[in-house]
Amino acid sequence: TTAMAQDLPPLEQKDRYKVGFAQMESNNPWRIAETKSFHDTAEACGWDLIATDAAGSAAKQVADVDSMIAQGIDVLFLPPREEKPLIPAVMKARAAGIPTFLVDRSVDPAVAKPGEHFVAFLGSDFIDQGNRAAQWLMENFEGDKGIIVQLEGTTGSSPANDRKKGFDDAIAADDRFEIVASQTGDFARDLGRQVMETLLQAHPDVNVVYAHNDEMAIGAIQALELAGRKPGEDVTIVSIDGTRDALQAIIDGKMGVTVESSPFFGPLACEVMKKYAAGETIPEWVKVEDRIFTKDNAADHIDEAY
Ligand code: GYE
Repeated sequence: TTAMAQDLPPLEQKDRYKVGFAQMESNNPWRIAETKSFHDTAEACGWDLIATDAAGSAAKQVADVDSMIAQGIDVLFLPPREEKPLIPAVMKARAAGIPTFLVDRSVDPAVAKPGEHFVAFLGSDFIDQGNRAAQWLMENFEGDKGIIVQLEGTTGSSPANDRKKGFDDAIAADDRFEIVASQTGDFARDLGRQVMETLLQAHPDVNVVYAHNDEMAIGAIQALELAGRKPGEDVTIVSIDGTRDALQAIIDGKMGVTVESSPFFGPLACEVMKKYAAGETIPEWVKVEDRIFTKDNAADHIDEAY
């Protein structure tokens, strides 16, 4: 459904905007790179930027948006930590007449709708990312039987839901593979390591790890090495993001693939906001195209990584 532009709160064309960016957490390189991208864009885009950090709490993220609304922001950029708990923040910004763009994660589309409650979602196709990770695995796995452990992202977040779906659906078609465990590591390195340690006890025969992001993949590599395993040799690691550490792990032969999920949203946010202010119709989903990093190209991209 395409809502008419006039259904959404308008945005004036002016030289400077009071812009809110309500970050969810800052405990990993991806989030830090994203926040930096907004700060780096601010000057050139005429933003007086208010950036907050919810420190991993959806409740604080909602409160941060409340306070931005009270401070009179013109426009809100929101990466909702989880799909449902952030809906109140979207609805309150809508009620306050503030155009909202969801960046990098989305909310439950059955309740909060692009073109109606918020302008658009700017971000990747997570189902496709999971699908491509599975595709790479199916094409490159050399053993007879792939025993897979899946490390899921933050429970209830759109990338965790969709990266799981994209991977599981693709891998189900290939009976060489079995997913023996799928557990959350909250997109965090340390939890990824801990969960991998526990799962290794229960499933010592694991020879594939699919992590929903690079931080958990790096944590899993640490756990595997501690247990005397050889990631890249006796365990295939597939992941998503494209962080510096992941590209280095690929170069070192420890990781097989990482499907890109870029954190550099500042310039795109500026472009889409300006178009919206100019009265252009914004697609409900401004899709980010992702590359894929393997041993064939990791070295070419590590200098621009974060
Ligand atoms: O992959 C992960 C981060 O929402 C796309 O969140 C983003 C994901 C990203 O914590 O590393």
